[in-house]
Parts: sequence; C-alpha cells; structure tokens
Amino acid sequence: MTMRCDILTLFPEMIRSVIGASILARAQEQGRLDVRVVDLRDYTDDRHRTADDAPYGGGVGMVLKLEPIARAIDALTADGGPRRWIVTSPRGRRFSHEAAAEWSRDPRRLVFLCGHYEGIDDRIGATAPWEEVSIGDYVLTGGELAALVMLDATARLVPGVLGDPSSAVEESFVDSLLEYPQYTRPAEFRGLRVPDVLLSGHHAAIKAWRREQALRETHRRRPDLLERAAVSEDERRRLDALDERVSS
Ligand code: 6GU
Repeated sequence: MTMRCDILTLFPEMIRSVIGASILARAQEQGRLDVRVVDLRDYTDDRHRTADDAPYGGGVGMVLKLEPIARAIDALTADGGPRRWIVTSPRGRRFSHEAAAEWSRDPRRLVFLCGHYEGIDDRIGATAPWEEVSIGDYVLTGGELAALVMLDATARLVPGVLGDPSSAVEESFVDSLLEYPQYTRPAEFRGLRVPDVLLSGHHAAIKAWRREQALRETHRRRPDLLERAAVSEDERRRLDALDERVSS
C-alpha cells in the first residue's frame, strides 16, 4: 500500500525539510509514501506573487486568496484521480488516532490545504468537499505544522512505513491503554535498576507485569481512557483498590 498526498502551502520548504529529516523520507524512497508539495505562490498571477490580502469588511490579519488555491486545485485534479480534501483549521473537528487509521486505509490521494488562522476566503467551500480538521485547542501561526502532524500520524499506520510490519503500528490508543514503561541496556546505571522481572526471561511474567503497568499508568494519567478500554472485572477491582489506598 502507498499513502498518496498533496500538500498545498505557502511554506513548501517547511514541509520538505521535515519530511526529509524523518522516517518519512525513507518511506518515500521505498514508494510507501508519495507526497507532492504544491507552492500556492506558483499559482499567483502578479509580480509580487501575492497569496493573501486584507479582509473585506476590515479587521486584523490577512486572508488567503481564493484564486491561487482554485488554480492549484485545477492543476491537481487534471488527472481526475479520486481525492479526499482536508483543510487545516483550528475550528475543524479534532484529529485523532481513529482519523489517522481511517485515512491510512483510504485509497484516495489526501489533499492537505494549510490554512491560516485569520482564515481562507470562505468561497473555497465551493471548490471541493473540504473537511476541516484541527489538531487541538490552541492556535498555530499556520497549518503547516498541523498538516505535518496529521501526515506523520497517518503515514506510520501504512503497512511497511515503519519497516518492521509488527512494529508499534497500532500500539497506543487502539485498546485505549497507555504504553507500559520501556528499558534498554545497561541493567544498572548510577544505581538505577531495570525492574528484575524484565531480566528474568519469564515471558508470561513479563507480559503480566506490562499489562499491570499499562493499566496503572492509564489509571493515573488518563483515567478518561479507561472508560472505553477492554479491562476485565478483576483488573477494574484492582485499580479501584489502588484508589482506596490513596484516599485512606
Ligand atoms: Cl489545523 N491550524 C492552525 N493554524 N492552528 C491550529 C490547528 C490547525 N489546529 C490547532 N491549531
């Protein structure tokens, strides 16, 4: 499988530099990922390559102009291939692991239009069936970082992108538990020891310890996740018992 996407941006170097300095570069070389970066300024028609302008009606900030985006879309869709249209916006629905998993299986090219908070001329709504997506409740200077976050989270779920097929693909948030703690060599450093059970070679004991740690860490840090997690009656009782010890 290959993830295909087009990223429409005013800062193409920002996108290229991040992809070039990450595992995504290898994924591109191996053909698992095919990212095209489109510089919206290439679709402007004035000497200054103007892609934004002051808002009608007044107010602060600049608004992304309609024409460069519409022309970039025309050039993009000349091949007629199916596409999924995503525009980054802090007012969009919240991006999540579930969205990443769904996008990673979508056979369409994903188009990411990197917006800016002051906005994009609202008439882009007529250019394609855009889905507005946000990465969280804070405001970025532009949608590039948001698009990169979504690209990265999605691409790592495409089979082969991470190399080892079983490697971490759907680790956290799928079963709604946080990860258990990890350790690597040395077994002791400045008196800090790795838990004995991990050095024991007893696979069943290690598995049970990891499960217990994942449950406890989730209970402590993100109790909201536990509500939809697959947790047995017995495990729930043990977690409740932890609370009683704390409050007494
Ligand atoms: Cl998708 N774009 C911008 N500009 N800011 C954001 C965002 C997106 N998500 C959270 N903040």
